[in-house]
Amino acid sequence: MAIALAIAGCSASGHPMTTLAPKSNLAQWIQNLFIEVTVWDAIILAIVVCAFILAVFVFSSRVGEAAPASAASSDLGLEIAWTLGPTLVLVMISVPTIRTIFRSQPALAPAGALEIKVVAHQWWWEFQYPDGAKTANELHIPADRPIRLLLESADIIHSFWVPQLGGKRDVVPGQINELTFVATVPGMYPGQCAEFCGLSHANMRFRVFVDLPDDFAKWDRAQLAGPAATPATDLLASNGAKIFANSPCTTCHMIRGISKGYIGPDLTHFGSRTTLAAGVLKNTPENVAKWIGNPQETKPGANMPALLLPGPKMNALVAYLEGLK
Ligand code: HEC
Ligand SMILES: [Cu+2]
Repeated sequence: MAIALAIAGCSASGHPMTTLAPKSNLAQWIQNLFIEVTVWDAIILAIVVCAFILAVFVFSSRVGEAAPASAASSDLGLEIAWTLGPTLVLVMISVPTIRTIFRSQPALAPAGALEIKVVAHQWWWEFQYPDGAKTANELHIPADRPIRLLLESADIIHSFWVPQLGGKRDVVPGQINELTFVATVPGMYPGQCAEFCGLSHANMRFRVFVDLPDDFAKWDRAQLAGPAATPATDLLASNGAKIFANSPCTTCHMIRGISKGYIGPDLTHFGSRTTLAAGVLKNTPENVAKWIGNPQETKPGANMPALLLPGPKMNALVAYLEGLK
């Protein structure tokens, strides 16, 4: 029963944080290594169990039997066998392991790689594209193209982990770590900070959208530099734009053409994201209002102060933010 439950917990389909459903070359190499080592382990386990059963049931002395003669105190053949055996086993396991470690090191950037800067913050993720596009907590990448992530931290140690796209990589202040891979299957893959980084560590999630190349190009064009959308006809949203421009929000948030803050996520295209606060809330008007009114309630420790606005003003501000597609 316990084993059945444990195995059910590993089912590859259905669990988004599974490491057993690789969707990139890197994740596939790790999976192959895992299977290879498991097969060798299983063979060794079978040999050991057989030897054990033979020793217990076949070669043990029976009641009334004389004790078996002990082996010669030094038997060169045996000594060599039990030195070479384990050595061979270690070689069998270390060769593919070391090969995979070297393969996963991005020392040489593959030709045509898309370089994206990833900045980890307590407790959210920033993604900066070479063409100037910038987003938070939702990384879009094209399928079938090498991706090179340059991982930086704005504060303390974090770890970038998307189970279906590859292994964890630490994000360390004062240094740039890299992760390269080619995502092979379009889809949405959840990620999570994998290094304890304080109060809302568990709330430091993100999403990776692997898009078909055309969809990615479209997304990228829409996110590109240039002033943010201005609410043209929507009265509520244009009121919201004024409220934002005259609020303390501008000290921490960038909305291109409006404000230059950089402590919090760039909100220029906030309305195009599916979630907010690092994957913790779905991006709906109710949730945005809830977040602004009390970020700490959703995310203990969040580095954003609450701003209590009277209802109509809050509605206007939310309408403006949601209109920033
Ligand atoms: C002291 C700096 C600061 C101020 C002032 C501030 N914020 Fe934030 N804001 C942040 C930080 C930091 C985050 C990221 C929190 C997290 O996810 O852990 C954030 C997150 C957000 C998000 C979610 C963004 C996303 O993509 O996940 C929205 C929306 C937002 N703030 C709106 C506002 C509005 C509107 C105001 C003004 C009423 C405001 N903020 C004031 C720092 C600030
Ligand atoms: Cu973290």
